[in-house]
Amino acid sequence: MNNSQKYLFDLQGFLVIEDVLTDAQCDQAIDKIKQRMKPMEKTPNGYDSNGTWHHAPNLWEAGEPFLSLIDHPKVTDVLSEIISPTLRCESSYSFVRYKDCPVFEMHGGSRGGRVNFRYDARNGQIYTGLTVISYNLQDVAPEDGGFSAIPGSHKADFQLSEAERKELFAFGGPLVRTIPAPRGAAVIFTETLAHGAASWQREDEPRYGLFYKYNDRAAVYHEQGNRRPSNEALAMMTDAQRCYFNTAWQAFGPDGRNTNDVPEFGPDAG
Ligand SMILES: O=C(O)CCC(=O)C(=O)O
Repeated sequence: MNNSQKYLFDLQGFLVIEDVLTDAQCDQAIDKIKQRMKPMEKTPNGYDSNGTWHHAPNLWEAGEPFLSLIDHPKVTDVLSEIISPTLRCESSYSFVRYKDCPVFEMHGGSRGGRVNFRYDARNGQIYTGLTVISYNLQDVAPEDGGFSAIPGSHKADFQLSEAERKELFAFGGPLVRTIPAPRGAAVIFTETLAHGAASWQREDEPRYGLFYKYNDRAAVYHEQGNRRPSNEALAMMTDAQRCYFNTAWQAFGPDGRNTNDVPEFGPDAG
């Protein structure tokens, strides 16, 4: 992570890294998402989706390019600096949203959440917890809608009431910005950032959103039961990738395994 990336992440709460995925990987990801996606009746906010939202969970089950993204060096270079040198991958999923889909309401926007929802920067070091990678499989322009955020809100120390959130976090209001990025880019953002998604406005194609969530290997935010890779998916991974799914601990491991960087799961598990 270079100095200007640290500056931008600390200033905004997100960072856009271009040229992470190739065109061929974007096409492959879209094809596999299309095969796996299922319509959602309700959006995460409980709005009727009317056929405009689809979901494809646990994408590592579909092999490449989803496996390579678990430890893509352009992304882990940033995550290992802002979260921890040892990382957990908590989920990998797609939301596919068509024109005029309901918004994904803004969430986050305060750093008072301890281990998962923390943000601080001291003496040249960023400290955060749960962090999301939103991969752009298509070019996204500001007028298209999609990923939106309030830059800088990851540092907010004050909690807002529901009524205040409604006013200050309104899509189309002065604070909320859509974040454009080219095909192949990774938008890395801390979950403490106020973020959500504006209604998708393109007629020609839906938005194929692809999301990976990371944490310190010693911490877990999401219940892992139905998010854990199957044995078949673990068997397709490298040892380094399998370590992203180790049990959460940091120290006092068994003999010969004092740190949590040996794979626990899969055929070659130590
Ligand atoms: O759709 C987006 O860009 C935001 C997704 C998001 O915030 C989430 O999945 O938690």
